[in-house]
Amino acid sequence: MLSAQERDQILRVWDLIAGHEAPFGAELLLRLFTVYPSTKIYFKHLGAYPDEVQLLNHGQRLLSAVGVAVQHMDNLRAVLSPLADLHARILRVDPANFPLLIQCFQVVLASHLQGEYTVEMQAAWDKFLTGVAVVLTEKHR
Ligand code: HNI
Repeated sequence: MLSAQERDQILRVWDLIAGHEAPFGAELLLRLFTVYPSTKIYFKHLGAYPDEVQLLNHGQRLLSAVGVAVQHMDNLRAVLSPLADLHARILRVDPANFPLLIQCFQVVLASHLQGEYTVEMQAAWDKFLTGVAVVLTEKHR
């Protein structure tokens, strides 16, 4: 459950990202694949070294989904249900990968927003993204 202050921090950060989904998402994926190469096994179709266009494409889709989650943060389970089926039942992404993505997400935010990104924002985003990850992984068997 997010407090009113946490919601506010999440929305304030999203206001700074909105409109830049593709480059933020691409950087997130590049960091994920570089720091945790094992995550690339789910993206074999992109080849050993995904190019900029592929990163921007998938980055845009990923961050846009995060944007939808931000707009429906009280209703994550309903709004993310199709993505939960995709990740847990079709792609069968091991839930252990989600904290790795969240960590890279935090690095992207901190490196771009710098002084604007406060500890309260970081804590709120950690809680929010963990909530998204719980929903995307809870159907995993
Ligand atoms: Ni994820 C596809 C969102 C975490 C591997 N993923 C998507 C799509 C969205 C998305 C949106 C595109 C769906 C579609 O085309 O209908 N993924 C998210 C979000 C998170 C997340 C919001 C976490 C916050 N995905 C992960 C993780 C992995 C992952 C941790 C594995 C390491 N996702 C995939 C793969 C695909 C995918 C693989 C399919 C890619 C493709 O090219 O079709």
